[in-house]
Amino acid sequence: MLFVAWFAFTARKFATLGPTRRAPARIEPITPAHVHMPGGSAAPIAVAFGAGFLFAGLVVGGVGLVIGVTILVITLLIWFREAIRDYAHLEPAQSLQRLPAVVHQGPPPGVHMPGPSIRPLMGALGTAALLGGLVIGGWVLVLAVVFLVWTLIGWLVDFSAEYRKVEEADKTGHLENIPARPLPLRTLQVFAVAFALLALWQLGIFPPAAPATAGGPGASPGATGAAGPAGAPPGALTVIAKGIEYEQKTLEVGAGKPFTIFFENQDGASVPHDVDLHSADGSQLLKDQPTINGGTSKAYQYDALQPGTYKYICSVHSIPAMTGTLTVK
Ligand SMILES: [Cu+2]
Repeated sequence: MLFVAWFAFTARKFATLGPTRRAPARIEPITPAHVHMPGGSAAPIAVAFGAGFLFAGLVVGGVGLVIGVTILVITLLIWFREAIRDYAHLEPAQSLQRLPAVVHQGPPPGVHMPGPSIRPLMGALGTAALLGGLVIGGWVLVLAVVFLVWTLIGWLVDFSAEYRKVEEADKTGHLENIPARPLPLRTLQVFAVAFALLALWQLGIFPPAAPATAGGPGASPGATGAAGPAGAPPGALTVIAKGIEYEQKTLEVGAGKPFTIFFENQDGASVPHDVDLHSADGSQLLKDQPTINGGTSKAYQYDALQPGTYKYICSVHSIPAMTGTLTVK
């Protein structure tokens, strides 16, 4: 809804920007000789929409995700085609003979050329981090959102500064660039290290976990041959989560009687999981279980079910790797 509201606001601003022109018609600016100036392009906006659909698809899942990816791929192809056309236009045969090209120090007089900006790169990094954060969850997601919000606010601040320069130029007839901003290299390094450490910590890779109790030196001699891990109540099904994934993705249980799933979370202490029971299409939550932290286990109780198929999903990571099918016979 925020996305739609922001887009509507922006579209309105565009529509009502500046004085309404009745006549004479807008003067088409003339590009100075030897200056290449690509025309306005809808491709960046189309790609932003594509990315929006991709995120919506990640939330909705299933067909929604396919649609999101398709829209993003199509919009990227459109952008690519436009860029190739622009390139082909820039590269007529005779220009090849004039190489090496003359490199100008700064734009020719009368040409406004905004300075380079790190924001687009940071936006791409932030989006990648956000996608990673959506998969890993927890603090990684929080950090990614903070990074992306920081980037976008900085970008907006730059835009407003540039816009004010344009307004000034309307009066002075001379368009100045905003002062060059120093690269926030130190902050980027801090974010990168924090992101990597948090991700490793949340995935349970770092610091290395203490030797697992099951199968370790202290395990009872009979444990190797037993169906379930130590501590599982008799008759219980077993589900183990490791590396943000259920090791058991199919379970079978008899109809009409309550059952127990002994759940062992073998991820790092900071990675919670659970085993919630859903209807087959995932639309209905039938049993909500409390999450348990990594390194612990719990016997989850479920009520008797009608014959059919059901889904069990981790409420923290509702991804295919943490989704299983329960068949009730
Ligand atoms: Cu999980």
